[in-house]
Amino acid sequence: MQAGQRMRRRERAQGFALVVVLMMLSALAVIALSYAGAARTETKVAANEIANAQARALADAGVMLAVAQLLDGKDGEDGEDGESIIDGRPQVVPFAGVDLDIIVQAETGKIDLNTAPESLLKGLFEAAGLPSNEAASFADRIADWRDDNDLRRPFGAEAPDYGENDPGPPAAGGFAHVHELNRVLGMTAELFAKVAPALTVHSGRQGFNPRVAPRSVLLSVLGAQPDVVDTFLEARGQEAGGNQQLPFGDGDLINVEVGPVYTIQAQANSEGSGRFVREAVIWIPKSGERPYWVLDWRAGRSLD
Ligand SMILES: [Ca+2]
Repeated sequence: MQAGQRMRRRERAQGFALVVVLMMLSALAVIALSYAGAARTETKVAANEIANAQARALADAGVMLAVAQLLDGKDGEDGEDGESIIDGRPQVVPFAGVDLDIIVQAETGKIDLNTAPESLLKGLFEAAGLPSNEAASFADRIADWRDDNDLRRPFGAEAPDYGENDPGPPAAGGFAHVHELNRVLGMTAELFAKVAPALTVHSGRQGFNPRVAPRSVLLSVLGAQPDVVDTFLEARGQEAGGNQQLPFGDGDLINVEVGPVYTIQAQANSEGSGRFVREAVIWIPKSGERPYWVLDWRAGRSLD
């Protein structure tokens, strides 16, 4: 009788111990699993960071490759830009086991915000899809932004027209950067994205060089029709370096200079999901102690 009670008591104690051990085991399993999960996430994050860093380094290398080619061309016998493609055509350059997408655009092919005639600026906004009166308004506001006076053009805007958060046109006049256009009255991000690729502050010319001008610039010229522009571009692509005359507009808008400032975009996709676009503005002076200067260096928009 006593022996039987002792045995049952021992069995209960053993059963209780088993439950405690099982609970501890499952608690340990939960802890182990959560550690494994955290480690997996961290591994994934680290892998992404490595892939992004690789893409960034590759894109930066792409810009430097393009700079090296521009510098090579500078020493060419006729002073031309050698074999560099500088009219904004996309190029695929194999480098370090990946294909880099590189675009080089001579700034003299673009419309200078500080020096372009208002008719050309109006044409740019019309080509971007704005009705004539709104396009004229933006041309006036840009002209008011860059001039040194307080006189408002018919559709323009001077300091009093801007809100409290933005003082309006700079006292010294002129755009320091294309992105400053975002501060001009009425500008939207969507419209800016459309016109910005055609604009520069580094040309300093009234007009542009049609040999290297992007399509959006050519379409901005008064009387330019899309089909005529496309035919012109096709001929230009086949006749590299040829002296192309514009089949529309007047000759006052034409200049023949190419340098010395270029926008370079380089996009790299590394293994994994890494992707980076570097956009740089490079000045290559004709002489001086430094072969080139980096005027701008930023993360760019996707080239796809
Ligand atoms: Ca003014």
